[in-house]
Amino acid sequence: MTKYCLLLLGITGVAFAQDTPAFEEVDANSDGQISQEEAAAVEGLDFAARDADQDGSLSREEYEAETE
Ligand SMILES: [Ca+2]
Ligand SMILES: [Ca+2]
Repeated sequence: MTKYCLLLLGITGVAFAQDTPAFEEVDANSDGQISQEEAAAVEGLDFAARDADQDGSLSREEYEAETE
């Protein structure tokens, strides 16, 4: 039963994360900003649309914000 619940939680987690990997994963150099190069590793990420203040990098807020 416990195993089954963990499996369900795992599936849910994957479903939520399918579009965007965790900020920490994308921020390869851990400077708290996602550069264009780091963003390029994320498939389908629209950098320009996410960069709300257009400073050329994505803060956690920008990265995690819904764009749709
Ligand atoms: Ca970075
Ligand atoms: Ca920005």
